Amino acid sequence: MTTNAVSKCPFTGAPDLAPASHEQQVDVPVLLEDPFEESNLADPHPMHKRLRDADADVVYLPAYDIYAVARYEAVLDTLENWQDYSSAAGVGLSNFNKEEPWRTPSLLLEADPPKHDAPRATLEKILGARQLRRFQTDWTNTAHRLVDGLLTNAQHQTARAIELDAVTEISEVYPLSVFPDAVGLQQGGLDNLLPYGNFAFNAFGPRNRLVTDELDTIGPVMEWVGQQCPRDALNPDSFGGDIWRAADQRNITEEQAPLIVRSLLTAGVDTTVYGISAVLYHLASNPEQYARLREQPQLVRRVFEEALRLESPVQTFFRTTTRKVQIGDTTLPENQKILMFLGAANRDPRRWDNADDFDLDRDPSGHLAFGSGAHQCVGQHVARLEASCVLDALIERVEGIEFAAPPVRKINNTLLGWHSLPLRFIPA
Ligand code: OVM
Repeated sequence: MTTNAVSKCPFTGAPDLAPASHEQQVDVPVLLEDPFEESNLADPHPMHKRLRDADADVVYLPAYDIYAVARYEAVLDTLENWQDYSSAAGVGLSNFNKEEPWRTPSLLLEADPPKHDAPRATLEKILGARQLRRFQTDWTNTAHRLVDGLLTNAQHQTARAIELDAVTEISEVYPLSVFPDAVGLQQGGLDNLLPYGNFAFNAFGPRNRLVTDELDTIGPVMEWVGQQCPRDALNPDSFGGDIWRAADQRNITEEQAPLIVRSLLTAGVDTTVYGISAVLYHLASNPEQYARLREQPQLVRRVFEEALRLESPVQTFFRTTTRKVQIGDTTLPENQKILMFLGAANRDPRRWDNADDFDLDRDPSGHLAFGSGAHQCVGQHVARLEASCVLDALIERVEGIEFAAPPVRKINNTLLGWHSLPLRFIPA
């Protein structure tokens, strides 16, 4: 770090707050931000701007002795360079080279090629767009039943509209009514899924209140998840059954199969809940765009991508350097954690015109809400199918959406989303 970098940027720290754990760097802005502080988790966008507008592509955050990237190009480069930026030491703050992981590491998320390759290839096929076609009719019908049920529920009726909390009545209901069944789970204990995902995503962050408050209750939840992963717990005609058949065919081992099932249970529920909330939030916030969507239902898929770009339900992941790496003028040491701000990249004005606007005229493809490169979300087609089924049903039966009361943020160390979305639906 030069005094130059410090004096140029009003947010950089004093030189004595520079990295303590290793050799001093040249020209790295030091930012005294705590990305996991609750006000930043609730409203990360002002901090994201400060991170992007620091004087370099990479910054140093002494709060956690980590580096961070927030500009689109820098986040993309980091995501796509698995050789220099490893996932095997964990994609949270905790460095598995130094600290014991809270659970057996994921074979997908927390592994690099070549170990990553067979599990990835197996799941990519099982969750591929063409394998999912078999769910289209059933998931469409389920979405219509959900929306029809809400519109005819007397408890929700006001004069000419329906009032409901879209988080607890749509976003959390729909994924749980289609995904566990597709994975092959039995009915009992499904209420463990959201707490498990919520904990797993909190566990990527520091051991703050969000993590420690759950330690008392997470044991039985973890135990239940473990019990769902063996072959005999799963309906054979399901993603889980497909995973076990891949073990029969020796594409993966029998030791790997249950952990790959666990990945579906960890990554497949909360993410889609938050994704559906994101699109409902942005549609309620932009009534003219909702009206346009009703006229042009072919925009449903774009609407979801644009909402993912703006909200980025998975806000952050870490990587760990495998060697000394150079980013611009900055040399990162080996075995250093680097935090990637996906949500900041997705609103980077260097990449997006009117980056903060929800705009159905833009092409949101290239957003990093699903990541990029070797680890890009393997469940993205599932997420898109769920969201499009919900939106298709909604636009058919609901003429207008507005807020009935202010939405309330949910705080998580990794996920950005909503605790409640009080909406008013005007029936069509
Ligand atoms: C996993 C996994 C994958 C993606 C996200 C995630 C908790 C977990 O393989 O367990 O978040």
